Amino acid sequence: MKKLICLILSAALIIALSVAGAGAAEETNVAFEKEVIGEIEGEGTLELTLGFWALEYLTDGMVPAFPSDDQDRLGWYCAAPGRDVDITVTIDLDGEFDCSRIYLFPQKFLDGANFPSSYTVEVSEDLENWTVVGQESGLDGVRSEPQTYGFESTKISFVKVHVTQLSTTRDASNYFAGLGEIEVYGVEHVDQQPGTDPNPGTDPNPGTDPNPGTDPNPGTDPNPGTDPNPGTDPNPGTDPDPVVEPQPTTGDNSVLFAAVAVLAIAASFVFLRKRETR
Ligand SMILES: [Ca+2]
Repeated sequence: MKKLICLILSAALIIALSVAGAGAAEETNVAFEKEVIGEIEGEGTLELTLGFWALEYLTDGMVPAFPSDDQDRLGWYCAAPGRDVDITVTIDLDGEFDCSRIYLFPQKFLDGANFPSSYTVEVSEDLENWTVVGQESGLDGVRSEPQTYGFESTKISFVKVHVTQLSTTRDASNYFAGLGEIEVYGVEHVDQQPGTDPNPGTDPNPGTDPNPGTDPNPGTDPNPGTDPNPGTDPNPGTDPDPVVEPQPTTGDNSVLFAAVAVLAIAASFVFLRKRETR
């Protein structure tokens, strides 16, 4: 018997865990193949091309090696005569998503030595109000792994990387910075179901009837009647054993009596069934 109970409890636990797991949507890279908008304030080149780079390569799902057959999609690359810049790349997620992680991948070109030195990573629902979810200042050197930024799941539609300082990589005219890919992980946002009102409230002024009314003519019996022959007991006698006047029953006693009667009937029914089964 104990084995059977354990088996049933184990099966219930497995089913419960399976249902819970099935309900959780898996996070995916919701930035994949989404539009990237770039802006630059001041001197510089927002989007170097030269057959290797473009803004759209930030969300193409590739971080190709250099050299390789895919080296014509290395990522995004920008340049300016000074390291301090005001450059943004913004991904339009084309929808509302609950997101919690962002990855900035270095390019394989120059082994990632062109990773921007100072920047913020920001998220927004409306392109106006931004929340900073990641920030770096003064990064230098080769980067081979993506920079990861985790944050509390937030409903967003846009992700922005605001570069304020380029890398130390330079030529005779410019400093440079670039990224191989930006990934944003989340699930599509679903509005809460209307469900039940968590605060149904109470009526602050339930009101009273200002004129409850009275019956202006309650009526009287015009002919209450009299017994024409009330009769008399020819032999009133005496009661040798006067019965105690029973107390009037109350409503509670009626319920108790009814309950006892029902129990008695039920017990009789069970008893009869047992006898039949024998
Ligand atoms: Ca890419």
